[in-house]
Order: sequence, then structure tokens, then C-alpha cells
Amino acid sequence: MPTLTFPKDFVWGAATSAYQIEGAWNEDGRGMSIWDTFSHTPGKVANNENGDVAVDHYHRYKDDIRLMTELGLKAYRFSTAWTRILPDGTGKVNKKGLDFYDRLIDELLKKKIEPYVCLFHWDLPQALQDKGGWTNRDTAYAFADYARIVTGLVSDRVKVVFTHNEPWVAAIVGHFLGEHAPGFKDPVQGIKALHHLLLSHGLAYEAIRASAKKPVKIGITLNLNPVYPASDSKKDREAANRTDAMLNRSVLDPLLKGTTPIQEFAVGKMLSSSLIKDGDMGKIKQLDLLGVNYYSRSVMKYDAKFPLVSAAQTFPEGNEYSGMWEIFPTGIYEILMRVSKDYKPSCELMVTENGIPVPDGLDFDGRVRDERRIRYLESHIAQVHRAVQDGVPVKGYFHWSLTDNFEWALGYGPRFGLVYVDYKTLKRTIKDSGRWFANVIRRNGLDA
Ligand code: IFM
Repeated sequence: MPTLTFPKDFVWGAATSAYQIEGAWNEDGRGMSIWDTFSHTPGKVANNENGDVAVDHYHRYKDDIRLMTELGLKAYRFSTAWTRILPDGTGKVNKKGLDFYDRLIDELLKKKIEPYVCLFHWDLPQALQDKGGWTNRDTAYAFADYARIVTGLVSDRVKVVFTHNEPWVAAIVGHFLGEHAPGFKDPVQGIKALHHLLLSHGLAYEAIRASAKKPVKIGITLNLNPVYPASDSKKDREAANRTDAMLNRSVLDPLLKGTTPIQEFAVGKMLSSSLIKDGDMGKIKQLDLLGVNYYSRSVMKYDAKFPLVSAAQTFPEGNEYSGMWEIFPTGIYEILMRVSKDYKPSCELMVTENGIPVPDGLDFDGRVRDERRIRYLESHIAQVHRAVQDGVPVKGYFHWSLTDNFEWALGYGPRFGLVYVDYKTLKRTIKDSGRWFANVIRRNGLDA
């Protein structure tokens, strides 16, 4: 018996997203998404890399499912590409696109791996972007229609559907910070996009509920990170609170309470009466399963020059860092406890992403000894166990990611996979962390 044993039926899985792994960007009738446009624009992505080929999962999905079997995964979370199914975002359905996901789901089930489908992981059809994208309320209705079409395909076999992955990132990083597609740098657009993304969750919830052939749990996954003040000063504490409202409460409050903190920000106050229509908040607050994606924390210091939050992120000395973030294992415990205590959600909770970018590579003997990832996973999974012990009903843990893949604006630099991919040959190699994770799954726990 491992010293830290998880509840029976705990779901162990790994997650990916369509644009980051599929490739085949112009095959079988797939339409253009905003990530095709963005990554094909020079200067937007590191080394001008793109997802045209990615790890070619579209053609190699059977090999990838074989790897999942080797890892002993109980579940696999992937996203469907809206542009494969509706190349223009609305209108004519592309049967070849639907067929791909049909084959993928059948193959997973054949191997006894539960498919967890996510409808949107940032690859908005370019045709909808041309009409304003997420800043246009109509996109939320188009999304509900797309959700209905996918439900028609999958709901006889799939028990869990997530509407969105990290809507905060799609809205704010894409429309306010400009680092992701569509690449705008405007807080007004960011707030508008966020509201319409959340509204589209509610509309899709109703569309899925109404059209599902069998009972299905409908969820959303959120990037959450606990926020701490850089010092005990009043200004830093207030800066941390504002950042928390912008990062965490801006998504948690609407989904779990039916309220929004956006009026706390000048731009939100200005927008809220025209943006939020009667009944919107009630629609958004419909959820069966909340997915928590956790990577790191934010430590904030008052700084007037930053728009919206007047706070700058700081990086405490002496702590451990990875290629992208501070490593802070207790944060996953604290965010799970906070969601549970502050919101008392009636829905289920799961960790739907957790992982670390480590610059690992093949050793002389063809092995990938990614010790740092193992240490990261060990410390974070132990904290998830602690949350379960303290009464948080966490039902599962999904590692990000199955294979190394396209890390958005950072291209192929950061490697998050349990499986190493040689980007020249596309050969896959299970890393030591993959073998370690397989052992955790097999034992349903780990030794502390
Ligand atoms: O790669 C991303 C993923 O698409 C969304 N969550 C965070 C991951 C690592 O940055």
C-alpha cells in the first residue's frame, strides 16, 4: 500500500489540445483558426514556429493511444478543433472532421480509456474572428450551436464534456496582453471577450443538456493561481487582492456564484451595463464539474504603471523555478481548499492540468531522465492528496501533457510531456516521469 493512497475510482489521466498536437492544419476540409493566422504571422511565435505539423497526432493517434495504454491512463482529455467540424465556425458541417473524433473516441474506448472532451482550447475559427470573435456576443451563440453538433456525435459514448479550457487565457492573454491569438492589446476587448466566453459556456451547457443522448457531466477548466502580496504593506496586500479579482474571481464568481467582480475595475464599471444582459449571469452559473489547472502562484507588488490591477509580479529569491514559473507545490493545495471553502461548490472538482516545462532530452542510451519533472509531480500530487484528506472532493488528476507539444507563443521550446517527441522524426519516447506516473496510477497513490 502506498503511504498516500487516493480514493477508489480516482481518475488518473493526461491532457492535450487540438492545435498543440494535431497538425494536419489544412487536411480533410479543416478551416483556418486564429492560431493558424497568428502563428503564420512573422514575429508572433518564438522562432516563427507553428502548429502546421505539431506532433502529427491527427495521423498518429493510434500510436499515441498505445502510449496511453503503456502509461496505464484511465482517462484522456483532448479538445476538438471547431474548424475541423465547422470550417467557417457556423453553417456546413465537415463530416471528415467529425469522423476523426469519432475514430479517436472509439479507439480510446477500445483500450478502456475514458475520453474527456473539451470543446474549445483557443483555436477560434478565423471566419468568426473576422466578425469580431469573442468580442462579438454572436460568437457565444455560434459556440452553443457547435456544442450541440459535437454532442450529437459524442454523447452516446462520452460521459464528460468540458466547454472551455482556461477562458481567462483566451480572453485576457489574447485580447489584452496580446501574447496569444488574436493578439489584441486592449483591456476593453479583454473584458468583453471574457464575458462572452463565459456566456457561451452557459449557452453551451443548455445546448448539451438538451441534446445529449445519455447523461453527461458538463464542466469547464480554469487556470487558477493563488495570489500573495510581495510584502505585508497595505498597498501590496491591496495589489494582491486586485490581482486575485482579475485572475481568479473573474472566472470563479460568475461560474460558482453568478456574480462578477469586473465592476471593481474602472474599465469593467464602464462596460458592465452594456455588456452583461439580463439573465446572463444565471446562464453562466451552470456547472457539473470544475476543472482546476494549476501551475504556479503570483506574488504581487503595488506598481501604478500596470493597467487594471496596478500590480507587478515579483519573483522571490531563493525559491525554485522552472522554464516558465516558480515551483510552488502548496499552491495547488491552497487553491483547491480556497475553491472548496469560499465557494462551497455543488459541482465536482478535478485537477485537469498540472505539469512543468523541463529542458529534457534523450540521454546516450535513448532514455529521458527527467528527474525534475518527477520531483515536481511527486510534490504536487502529494498536495492534492492532502486536499482530499482535508475534505475537498477532488475526483481526478490529469497531467499536462501527454506528449511534448506546441507551447503557443513559446513554440516548441518548453517541453511538458510525459512522452518525449523528437520534432525532426516525430519519434516518441516515454520519459522516466511517464514510467513514474504509470506506477502512481497502478498503485493509485505514492509514497510520501
Ligand atoms: O500548454 C498550456 C495549455 O494549453 C493550457 N494550460 C497551460 C499549458 C502550459 O502552459
